[in-house]
Amino acid sequence: MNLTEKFQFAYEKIRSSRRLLIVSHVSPDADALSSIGAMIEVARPLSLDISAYADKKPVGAYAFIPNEALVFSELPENLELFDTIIILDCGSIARTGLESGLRKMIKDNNEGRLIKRPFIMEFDHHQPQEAYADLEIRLPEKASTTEIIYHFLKANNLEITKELANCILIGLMTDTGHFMHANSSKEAIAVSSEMLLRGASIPKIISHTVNNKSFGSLKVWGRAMENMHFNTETGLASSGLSVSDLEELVSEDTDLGLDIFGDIVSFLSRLADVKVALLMREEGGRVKCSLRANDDGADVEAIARGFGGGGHKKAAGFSLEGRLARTEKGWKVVK
Ligand SMILES: [Mn+2]
Repeated sequence: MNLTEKFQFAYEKIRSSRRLLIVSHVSPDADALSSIGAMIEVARPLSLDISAYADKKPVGAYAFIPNEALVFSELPENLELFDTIIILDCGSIARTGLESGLRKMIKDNNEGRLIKRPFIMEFDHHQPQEAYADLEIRLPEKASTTEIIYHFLKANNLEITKELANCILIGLMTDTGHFMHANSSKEAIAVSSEMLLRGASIPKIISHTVNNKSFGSLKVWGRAMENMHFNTETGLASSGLSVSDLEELVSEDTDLGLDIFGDIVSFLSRLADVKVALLMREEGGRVKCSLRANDDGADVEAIARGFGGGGHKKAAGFSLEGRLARTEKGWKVVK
């Protein structure tokens, strides 16, 4: 099957379903939720019974995304009763929040204990990890999962309504760092431009995703800048935030926004001469590390994978057990 045929097969499977489950990753971001929002738009005219699930959905922050209110964080029961499960933007089966349920269902079916199970399809733009879906559409060269959904709509001659246009543009804008990351390909910009013609609005999206930083969060930005080290030989900019930094600066009513640590490390990666930026922060006995690359030769996904993490070539993360210690050259994780 070529890609167009795969997209047509996917739509055929959706159309012939009665019960549909749409899933995206734990702690969904804007691309994850707008991908779900778009697939709900696609399925709605088909009068199916639609459920949408993403574990640990942030409360309120993404309410501007079409159909966001229809996404629940309660674990769906009886997975085997769905006809089709669509998994979006997940990177790996572990990120679905349904790993044990899905694995058990597939195993029971393979070993004859379960006669029928849902057809599982996956649309994703992360690097391959493990093939588990019955139909996997994995396109790591796409800037967002919504860009993949755009091609799904085209392959099936589906009308791109204003709602769908907004979903697609939200995913594209947020996953490209508002067109500032290296994944802002000419295809991503061309699709974005078509979405504007179809009624999507850049200023409206910006007002919810960029122009929404709180005053309190700037204190954390300030500390991250203060703690920064820059290695002029390697081009690595790194910074660390300890638990005591965060306790000092963040109170219960500080609004840190959705992805302050991602925003900080992206900012560091865009400074002159920086090739790779690394932000480390202590949380719950571990050090969470976020990486961003600003150099064509750098592959931070490979670095993150070496530490048991994952992500994309230009944006990735991992976590280590221990705490941060300051050294003369920068930072170290110690047990
Ligand atoms: Mn994505």
